[in-house]
Amino acid sequence: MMKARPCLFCLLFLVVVTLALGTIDSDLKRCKHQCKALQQIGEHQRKECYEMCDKYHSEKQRDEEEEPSSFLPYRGREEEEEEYGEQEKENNPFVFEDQHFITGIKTQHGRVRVLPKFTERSKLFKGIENYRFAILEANPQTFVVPNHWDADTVLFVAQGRGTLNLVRRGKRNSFNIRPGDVIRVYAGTTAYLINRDNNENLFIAKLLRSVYTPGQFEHFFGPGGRENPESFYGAFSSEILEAALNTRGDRLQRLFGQEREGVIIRASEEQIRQMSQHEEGGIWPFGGESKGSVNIFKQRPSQSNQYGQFHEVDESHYRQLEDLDISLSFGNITEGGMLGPIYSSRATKIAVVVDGEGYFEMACPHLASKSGRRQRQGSERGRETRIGLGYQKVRSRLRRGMVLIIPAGHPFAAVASTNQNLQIFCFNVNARDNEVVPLAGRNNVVSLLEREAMELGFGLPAREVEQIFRSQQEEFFFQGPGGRQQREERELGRADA
Ligand SMILES: [Cu+2]
Repeated sequence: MMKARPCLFCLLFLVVVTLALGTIDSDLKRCKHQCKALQQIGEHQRKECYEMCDKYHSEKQRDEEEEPSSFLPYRGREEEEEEYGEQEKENNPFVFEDQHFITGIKTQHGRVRVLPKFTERSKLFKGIENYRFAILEANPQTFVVPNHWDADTVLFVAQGRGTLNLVRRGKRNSFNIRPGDVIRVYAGTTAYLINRDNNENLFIAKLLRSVYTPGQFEHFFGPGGRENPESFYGAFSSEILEAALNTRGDRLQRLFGQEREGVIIRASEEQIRQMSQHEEGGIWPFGGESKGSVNIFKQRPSQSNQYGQFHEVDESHYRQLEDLDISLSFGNITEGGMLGPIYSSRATKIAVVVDGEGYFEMACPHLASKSGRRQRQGSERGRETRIGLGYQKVRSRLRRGMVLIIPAGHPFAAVASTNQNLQIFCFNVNARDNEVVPLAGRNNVVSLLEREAMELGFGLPAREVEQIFRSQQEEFFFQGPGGRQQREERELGRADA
């Protein structure tokens, strides 16, 4: 045993040197190869050597995945501007843009784009591993063929006018949909859809929670079609179909052997008119008195002032959300305004920029502690040292179509550009008993602390702390940095004159 010690030390050194060079993929191989090539060691040590390779490999991979960080105290405006561009180039796992989507379905009449499983992007998303996000886009006067999914789904109509049909428990429910509508679709429901508008595309955001393979879902296409899409009927042998449908094989071949033009296809004006004759909102035949859909814009805003409005839909407005523990929210930030800083106590937000431009900032302890670890390596490895390391400032521009993940407990703020409202729609996962905690403005959490706690917490006289945390008279939405600057300039101009 004594003889093995220096040898393991050499190995460790060798392993580290090997991993410090070269690319990640090749050097795991090389590392293990070197373990194999060492002749003076026993089987037990060789095993340890392999394990060391794996351990260092996974650590290095993790370090490369996550962006470097520093403890970022408050900075002046110029420094922020400098940093702005730099940060955007870095790998920020919380922001998803066009290139992060996978095209699930595409025809000349529309497409369905899906974000990959969140944990493929970063291990930080373990808590929402079972959810997937997708956007359906259908051209005017088109039909999305009947299909079902092995996932519970919540739909949000972001743009356009359509008619949705849901067949479940022996009944068909058809209703016209418009922007702001929220619809829950139970797993296994046969659904089809038309875009009944002559000019406008239909955009529907979907949050899916798989009921079979975690984080995975499949579409099953029902109607005829040999391919594109292939009907699931076609997977059965003719003897089964003949017996089940009580029909001769040649007729079935005709039914299921047709060439199709894809999942999203053109419908005639007459077909569209026939399928559009339904009430907005719809009656829900499945759950008694409750409604088939609810419109988020028809809900009285829970927050509203000249800088923005905030609408919410949860299980109290829409019973179908009860078992999913999901709520939805829509923030309309006035041009030049901002939202927050706030944090959600339990809910993790999957947010979509529906319209406008701006930016957001978020404090993330995960990214900061991961890169902090690099500096500590060798001395105080271990989880307990993570506390108190600081935060990575996650910052990104926001533009239409972008998706953000805002984990529970993470303070964040969003700022609208000075020339356009910024509209953000959110699916909130783990919504029950969620509380939105304000960090600025009226009723902010600091102003509710005892004077002694303020003194001890900030190391300043309570009066000073109180003064600052009570200076903002607005709540939730405020005048943003851009608007504030404009105002200051105006006031200065007036003073000069
Ligand atoms: Cu974090």
